[in-house]
Amino acid sequence: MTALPLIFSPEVADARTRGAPIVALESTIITHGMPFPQNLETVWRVQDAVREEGATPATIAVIKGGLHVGLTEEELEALARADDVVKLSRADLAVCLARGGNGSTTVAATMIAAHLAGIQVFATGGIGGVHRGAEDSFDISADLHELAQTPLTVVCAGAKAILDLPKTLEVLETLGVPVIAYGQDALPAFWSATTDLMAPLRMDSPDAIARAHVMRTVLGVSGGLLIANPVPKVASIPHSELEPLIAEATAEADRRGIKGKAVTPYLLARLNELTLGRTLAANIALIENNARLAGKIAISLKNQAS
Ligand code: PSU
Ligand code: MN
Repeated sequence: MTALPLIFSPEVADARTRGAPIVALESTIITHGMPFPQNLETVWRVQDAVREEGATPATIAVIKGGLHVGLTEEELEALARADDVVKLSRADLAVCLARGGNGSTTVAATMIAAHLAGIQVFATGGIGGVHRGAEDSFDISADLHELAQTPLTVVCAGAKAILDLPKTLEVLETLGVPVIAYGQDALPAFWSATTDLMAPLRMDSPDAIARAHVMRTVLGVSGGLLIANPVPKVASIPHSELEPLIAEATAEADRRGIKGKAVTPYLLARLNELTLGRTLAANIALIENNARLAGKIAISLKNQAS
């Protein structure tokens, strides 16, 4: 029988032995979401943020056919410098593992790996969702379907602002995924702390979120919780300011025939150019902020279990 190809870093293996809370982190943000060296500096900051909250960070990626949960310093640096790593989602994770390949995990693939490793909380930047023009392209991220079936609490800063946010909310509602704004009524949108859209739900403490996570398990309702944690005010860029630039970048991607999994990385890189680095600065601030909240939720879950 084929064994589960899970490989734990020494730090994560130790946390598992102690029964200490663990927070999963994804790696597509490293390989396809940010340029080098900011990607490496960010992952260090994010992992430290989780540790400062008293939890253990587990960055997930595929290396030579192994599903790594927790990466060593050398593995992280190699990933941050690599330019030939495949962006993996639910569709291609098994193929990459079977071939002995290398890959970074999106929100969807990270959720699958984290769940196999018994992790319940995961921090990312922004989830994928329904793209603008999806009525023609049918481009809807597999992240949404994963949230509907895999029981993790995922802390993000909202769906990425490059998406069609009202349509993304509709699909999440259809799929039965609770979208919970943290500490405010408005839906945050990644680089922007607020939008004109109301979040379907609101919660104000890590304990409340942990209780909802546990209740979902008790009820036997499949899927996870999506926490939309607003980017810190100092780093937030008003949505109205970004809107014309997002429209411009989206039209460009269309003209250049960029499709499938290349769309999101293209738009993120282009927005960073168009804003002279402001979106990247916001992205770094929001993911660190999400890692802190995820750490607190993981601790709270642990306390409720004991
Ligand atoms: N959050 C970020 N930057 C990213 C991503 C999230 O701050 O690059 C990645 C995540 O891995 C997410 C993916 O799952 O973008 C969505 O890609 P797609 O739209 O192709 O499903
Ligand atoms: Mn897509």
